[in-house]
Amino acid sequence: DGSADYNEALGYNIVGIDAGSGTMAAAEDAINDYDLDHFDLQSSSDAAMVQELDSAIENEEPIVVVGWTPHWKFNTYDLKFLDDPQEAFGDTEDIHTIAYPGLEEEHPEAFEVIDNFYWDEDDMGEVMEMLEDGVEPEEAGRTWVDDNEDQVSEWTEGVEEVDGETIELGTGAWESEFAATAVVQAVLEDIGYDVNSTTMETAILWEAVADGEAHAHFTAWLPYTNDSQYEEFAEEDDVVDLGPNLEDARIGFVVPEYMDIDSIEDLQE
Ligand code: PBE
Repeated sequence: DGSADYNEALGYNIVGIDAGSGTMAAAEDAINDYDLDHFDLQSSSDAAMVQELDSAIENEEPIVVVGWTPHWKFNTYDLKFLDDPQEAFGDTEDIHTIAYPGLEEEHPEAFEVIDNFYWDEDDMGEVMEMLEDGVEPEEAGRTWVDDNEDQVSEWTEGVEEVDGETIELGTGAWESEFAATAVVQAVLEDIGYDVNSTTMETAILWEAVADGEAHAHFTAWLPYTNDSQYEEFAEEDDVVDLGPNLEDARIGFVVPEYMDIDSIEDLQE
């Protein structure tokens, strides 16, 4: 049938992202749940995945990628998630802020801001658009904070200035996480903190926040994508879950709109 033709044209490949990310673990589950063993899930990176998507779309070729939203690719290209009737990828979820257990006591002002940080997909989209245009994360975060004083003032209300304490932020290697981290960094700097942000792989990131090597990260997609990290660290109280900083995120298999399939089941043999 038509979908089998697609599978051949796809070269039985699904373009993935970073090995070790929650999204890749979910993609492996999906391949098992839907009996898609005839597909090879390639690990790559956010940037390399978008490159492959870009050239496939240029040639109107079929492609399946491991994707998520918020992500600027949905603004640049006409894309759709494949339906996931078995919920192998879960459903919509929230992005949570995760903190080092000692943060509140050691740096109460930073804790307050980090705990208050909350925005939506449109806000994040404004920062991601700058990143896509090649603006460095620090500058993009600074610009957004300067342009959104009212919203930022809700996160800093009652917070006193500090003098040169250092805050370490951890982040994953994705634009969505760069955007959130850069914005919080700029807000903390305005209060007087020296802020460093470091990109880490998922497992290392959660470990770093548990150990206090990093004070917080904004990268926990819950309850689905990062469920195993949540179980390992948050349920053991090795880190503190400060709740959602953004709602309505989603991961799954993503294809161009022009493809004539709608469900993960259409990839079955
Ligand atoms: N993501 C984007 C990441 C987090 C941000 C959904 C690809 C992941 O944990 O897999």
